[in-house]
Amino acid sequence: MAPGDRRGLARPVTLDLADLTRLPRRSVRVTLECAGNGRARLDPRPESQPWLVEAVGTAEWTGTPLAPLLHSAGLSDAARDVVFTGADHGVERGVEQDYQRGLPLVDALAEDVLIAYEMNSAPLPPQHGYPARLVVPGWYGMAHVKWLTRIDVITEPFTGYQNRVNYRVRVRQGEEPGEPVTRIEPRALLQPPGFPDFMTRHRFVHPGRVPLRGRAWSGWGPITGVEVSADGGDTWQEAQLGPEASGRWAWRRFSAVWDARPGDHELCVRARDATGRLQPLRTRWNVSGFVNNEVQRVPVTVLDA
Ligand SMILES: Nc1nc2c(c(=O)[nH]1)N[C@H]1C(S)=C(S)[C@@H](COP(=O)(O)O)O[C@H]1N2
Ligand SMILES: [Mo]
Repeated sequence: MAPGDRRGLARPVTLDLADLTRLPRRSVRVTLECAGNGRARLDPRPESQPWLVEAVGTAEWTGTPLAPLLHSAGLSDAARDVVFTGADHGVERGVEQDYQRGLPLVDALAEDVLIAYEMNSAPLPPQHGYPARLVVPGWYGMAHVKWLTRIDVITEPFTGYQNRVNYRVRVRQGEEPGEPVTRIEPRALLQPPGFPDFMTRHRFVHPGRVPLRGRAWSGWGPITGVEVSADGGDTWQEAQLGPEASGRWAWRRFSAVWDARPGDHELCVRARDATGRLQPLRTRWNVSGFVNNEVQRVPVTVLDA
């Protein structure tokens, strides 16, 4: 940690993977989405991973809850941020660093935050963080630090690269400091109906009653509704939500039936959550292309009967 940080833990501990597995065990199904998901839809396109809408997935994570571990290590009243360090060391935009993220203490103490060592009932695969990673349900991917080597509790706000420089929404070049990227904004994605053209991926369906299905999620509050549109967002129809069986932090199914008439159509889908957040038809561009949750658009040609 940076010199001058007073320690936020009175009794630091060292744990290996075997020690972690002997601590209380908990499993949580969590949808993890990269903050850059949707970036490639922005114009001009920010220079970074060119995600369309594929940088998201759901898994069941098993590990030990972080909060009791911090308390047993003697969490101090002066604690402010918890800093997680990964084993990966590199250079990002000219700055040599370990991958490190700070998380405000109140968020780190949330009940479902885990140090996870299993994914879908198997040991974490190397690419997903073996031997252990942080899982912060509801937060964008950057918070879920992989290949954990240490956890520090500090008494000032963390000012490392991934919090202060990266993962900021800046609507103008050079704007400081920008808004921090935190929780996942609501999003719904459709399984494109029908079948594709091999080269363009344009979709075709036969006329009639076409089932529309997909998944919706938000890191702010439970999904309260999903709407679908077949005319590019001019008119909307309410979809049916599936059971919430898989828990608060996992995406939820939705379905609707579309009365498809011959011709060209643009399918759209948008989710809203219990905090009143609703997906925008058009997002506001930002320098790094974070948090683009504008509605998905799927052009479809309905064939003649
Ligand atoms: N140590 C470390 N952890 C990390 C990262 C990283 O570069 N290093 N990338 C983060 C980002 S930006 C995302 S989106 C998620 C991706 O998690 P996944 O590989 O399990 O899908 O890991 C996060 N954890
Ligand atoms: Mo990411």
